[in-house]
Amino acid sequence: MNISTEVGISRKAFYDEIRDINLSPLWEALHNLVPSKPNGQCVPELWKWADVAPHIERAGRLITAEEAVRRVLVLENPALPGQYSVTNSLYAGLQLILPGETAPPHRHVQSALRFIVDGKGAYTAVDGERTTMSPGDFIITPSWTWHDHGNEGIDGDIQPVVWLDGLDIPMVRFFDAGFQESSDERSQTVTRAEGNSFAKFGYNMAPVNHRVSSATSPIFSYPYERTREALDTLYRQLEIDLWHGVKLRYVNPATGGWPMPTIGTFMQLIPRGFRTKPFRSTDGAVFSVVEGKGRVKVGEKVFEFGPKDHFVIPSWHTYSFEADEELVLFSFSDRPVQVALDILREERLEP
Ligand code: GTQ
Repeated sequence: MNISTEVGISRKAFYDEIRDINLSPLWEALHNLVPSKPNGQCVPELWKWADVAPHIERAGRLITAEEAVRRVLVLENPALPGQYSVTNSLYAGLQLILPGETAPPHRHVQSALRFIVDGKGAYTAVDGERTTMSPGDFIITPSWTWHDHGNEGIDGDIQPVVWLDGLDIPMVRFFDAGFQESSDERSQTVTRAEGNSFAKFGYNMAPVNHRVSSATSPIFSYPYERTREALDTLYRQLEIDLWHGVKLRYVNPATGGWPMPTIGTFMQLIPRGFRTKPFRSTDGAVFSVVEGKGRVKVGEKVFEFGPKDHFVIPSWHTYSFEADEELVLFSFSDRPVQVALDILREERLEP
């Protein structure tokens, strides 16, 4: 290599020349590539149920679940238009299934969670077992498992059902590791009775010869009733964190780890009149409001919210809650991945 001072060429001309052979000067971009703190483009956003629900109903008139395969309105971060992403790593959408409809079986590498928002009595089936949905339930579709959805109602009561889908679609896209298969069947054959996996793993017990063979929890529905009871008991025992209220993470009972390998899920209770101290972390999160009314301050923005509203807090944005009524909030983030990569940071701030 001949390193002598090059004269008579501007840096700009140099950059233009080397671009032709797919080279780029790091020094023009170093501060962005290796930032002093997270500098993503994602912005906080709020989706009010009152604004969204009429359009979900319209989607229900426009296309059937069967034709759409999955009839979903995607919650897109306003700073990531056309990317079908709510943060850089996460996808969120609201899926509608009307009485009598089916959404046909398929399987994909992406892991999915369902958090039931409105209505009850729809089901999702995973690997031959169905679970019936009620508001506040957290349901898992593990990577590469056959799944389909339907709505036959419950006890003769049949109503439209809407749930929040949370998937790791952007992560799988980032790794370029996506595979998918569709089935010709209308719905998969039921091979196990409803409640089978919950009986095996939902009571702090497990089949005597169980060996962990999957990165995903063997429980596929975490019913709201139990989650709510745990939060309520802890609240009455005054185990209240000043930054989070009473906040629990869902666990895989077979490992103690996260229920899903790529997505962490949480439920928290914030007592009426409580104001949480400001907090920030590198795992941006999507929130679904289950109960109560209040507001979240995120940076300079304030979102007033109530039941069935959704909002996103991006990475490293400082936020705090105020509860006008007792709040119950579900959330999900990419925390398991950041923990595995040893890059998660969080900070409990003082007001
Ligand atoms: O229910 O399988 O929101 O495959 C996006 C992709 C839901 C699903 C979504 C999917 C599904």
